[in-house]
Amino acid sequence: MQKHKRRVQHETEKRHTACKHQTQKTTHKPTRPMGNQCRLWTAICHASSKWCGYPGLCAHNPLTSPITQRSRRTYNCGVKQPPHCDCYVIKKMYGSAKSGVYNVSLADMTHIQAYCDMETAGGGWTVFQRRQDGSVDFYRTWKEYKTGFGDPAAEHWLGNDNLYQLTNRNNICELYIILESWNNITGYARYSRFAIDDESNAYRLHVGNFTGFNVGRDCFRYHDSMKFTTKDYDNDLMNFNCASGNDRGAWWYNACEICGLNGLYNETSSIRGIEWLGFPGGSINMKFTQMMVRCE
Ligand SMILES: [Ca+2]
Ligand SMILES: [Ca+2]
Repeated sequence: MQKHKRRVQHETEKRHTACKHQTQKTTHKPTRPMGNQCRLWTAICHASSKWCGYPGLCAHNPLTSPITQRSRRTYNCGVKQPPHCDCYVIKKMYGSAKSGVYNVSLADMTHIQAYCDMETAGGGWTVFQRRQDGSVDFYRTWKEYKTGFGDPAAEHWLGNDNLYQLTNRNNICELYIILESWNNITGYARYSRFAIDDESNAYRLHVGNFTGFNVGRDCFRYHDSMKFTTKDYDNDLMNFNCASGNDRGAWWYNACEICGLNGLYNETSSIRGIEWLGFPGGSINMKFTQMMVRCE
């Protein structure tokens, strides 16, 4: 038994040493992955070298899921053509990866921290909006919606620039929206395509075919092709600003909204709340919402 233990320890040391040697070389080529432990090690080692490995680009071993202080760094190491690494790629590479916050790469080679839902409908979803307790104010400006706010592990908006980057690669993105009412009725809406334009086009929305379960109706369709409006930038079709007029939020308002998930939290007395017209558990005041994207 003791002998066996010692042998295991020895093997582990050998593996680590092998990694160390490989990463000490100033090579631009990836070291061969040698099991998860070694991958984590190389990811850290490569931060100081010229090459950000794959999955080193993810900056940590996805199997350890939550980002630790140790790995909370930007890994931008002058890679010529970095592989893109989002929640879907992580899920494909590590089938047992858990839901949590990961470093996710964008089309412009920058990285952000985003929450990956690894359970819903096969997993691999990048969450870009969540409401759950009213702890974060969503009645904000254009600039705040542009860059994002809140905490990816809790209530947040990931940011319109980031959402543009996520949905404008050469692949098709799906949208998945989870809804829950205060009387604990849950449902989802799913769209076969989802993308938004860049800021010069006011983040115009594009959604494809709807499928859903227990949400009443496809009300997000009403907002297809609309530009984004905030309280300080009116791009909607009403003769006043929808974000600060009938409603209180920021959204792809039409004239104005029949579903809007960035309204006031737990607003019971008006249509200024978090709204999904026709939702079986009530239309104007959701308890929980989560919007997420998956690009394959
Ligand atoms: Ca208007
Ligand atoms: Ca409303």
